[in-house]
Amino acid sequence: MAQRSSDCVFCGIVAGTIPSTQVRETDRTLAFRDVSPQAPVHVLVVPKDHYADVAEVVAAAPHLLRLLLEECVAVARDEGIADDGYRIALNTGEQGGQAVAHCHAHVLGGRQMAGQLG
Ligand code: DGP
Repeated sequence: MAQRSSDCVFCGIVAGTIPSTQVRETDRTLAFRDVSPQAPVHVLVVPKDHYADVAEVVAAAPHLLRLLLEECVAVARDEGIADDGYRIALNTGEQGGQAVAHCHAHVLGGRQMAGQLG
């Protein structure tokens, strides 16, 4: 199992040493509001264990990907955007726009998202 990384900001949020606005928590995942929201609803869902990106999760703990996506769907429901629609994004690697090397899913909604994939 991946260990928390002391120099990872999302590991710090999971550990509670870095403040965040949390919206959901399970034993394996944490959901919190993005510090720089790109939409009226912008929540990040992360595995509590440290995996650098979604590829690492798929390779090491594929069942965790299902839990992560289930939490994304639950966030959308709780935030009231499920009916109107929303975007789940898993930026991966430098050209994928991933700035934080701890696997995270963006849940974005509350405005029209179509045509804005980059
Ligand atoms: P990405 O580019 O896919 O790696 O997205 C990283 C996101 O993480 C970005 O939208 C901003 C957010 N973020 C970075 N640092 C923090 C932080 O300390 N707290 C919170 N809540 N979000 C952060």
